[in-house]
Amino acid sequence: MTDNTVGKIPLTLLGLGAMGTALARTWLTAGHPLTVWNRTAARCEPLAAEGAMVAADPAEAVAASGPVVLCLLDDDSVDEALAGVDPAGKDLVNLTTSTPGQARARAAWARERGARFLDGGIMAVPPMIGVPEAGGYVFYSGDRAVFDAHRDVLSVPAATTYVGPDPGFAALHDVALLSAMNGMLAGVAHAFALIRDEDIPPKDFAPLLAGWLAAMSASVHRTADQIQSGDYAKDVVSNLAMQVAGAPTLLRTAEEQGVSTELLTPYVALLERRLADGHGAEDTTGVIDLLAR
Ligand code: FVH
Repeated sequence: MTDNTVGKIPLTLLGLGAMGTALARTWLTAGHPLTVWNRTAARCEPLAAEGAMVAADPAEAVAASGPVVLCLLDDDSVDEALAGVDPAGKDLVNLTTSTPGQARARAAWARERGARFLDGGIMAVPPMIGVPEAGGYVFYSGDRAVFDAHRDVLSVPAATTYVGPDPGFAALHDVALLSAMNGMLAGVAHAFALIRDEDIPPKDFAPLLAGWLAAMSASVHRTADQIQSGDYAKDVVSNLAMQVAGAPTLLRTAEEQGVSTELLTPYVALLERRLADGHGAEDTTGVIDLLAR
């Protein structure tokens, strides 16, 4: 049998939750010597059996090798794990979901202590890790030299997309996409609520809904073009006046079906405000202006 660890850089991982464990397995499988630490030590045991070295505490884990990847619950848990740890000379890669502000503060924290910092936002769920065809990837931002130095090892669990030197940008991209997903899931919940009590099998309805959402998602490119040009009427397909005229049908259908309109009404209210401001011939892009605080 050949030794697949030859030439593979060693790394450290703090955090063996569902995501950390999935990441760890891909690095071990690819032959990277891996040091792990987890607050609840029992979670290290299966990985130790698969070849990971287990550190007694975060300081020992950080000292063991580099780069040091963190995949913990949230920013507070990163604070707790790194309290009292000296990261000088290390490359820290934080895959813990953070806000852009938290990522920038973490970068400053690392810089003040002589460490280099890269932030990451994981656009995948654990079963997608190590499965390239699943389409998962990780946004990275921060120190470009750290990204370039460790790109190969970071590419083992999932594809990588570097989005700029601002350490807050990976988190911003991550949260922007998750926010859009929440809007989509809200729409999906409303759609299923409308049909649920009828003789329409949800399994028959699902492909229709998925196909429609996929077709409509192409509109994000027109929205981007309108934002960048400042012309919200450019290439408009279904203008704001038409959308507002159609809204009562959506709301009345919900009432007829015994479904709450609470997911729809905040968005309809923004459309109506924009129409009242005289933008009926434009696309719905102007809602973005109303959201700016
Ligand atoms: N799982 C997912 O679907 C999502 C997909 C997108 C990215 N997220 C983010 O990944 C981070 C880790 O998520 P996770 O799924 O691994 O989360 P858990 O399974 O809940 O594991 C949490 C780990 O964090 C440790 N931990 C919690 N609090 C502390 C603390 N105060 N000090 C040190 N470690 C802490 C926890 O340790 P333990 O409970 O086993 O002792 C786990 O290792 C996350 O940012 C997601 O948003 C995942």
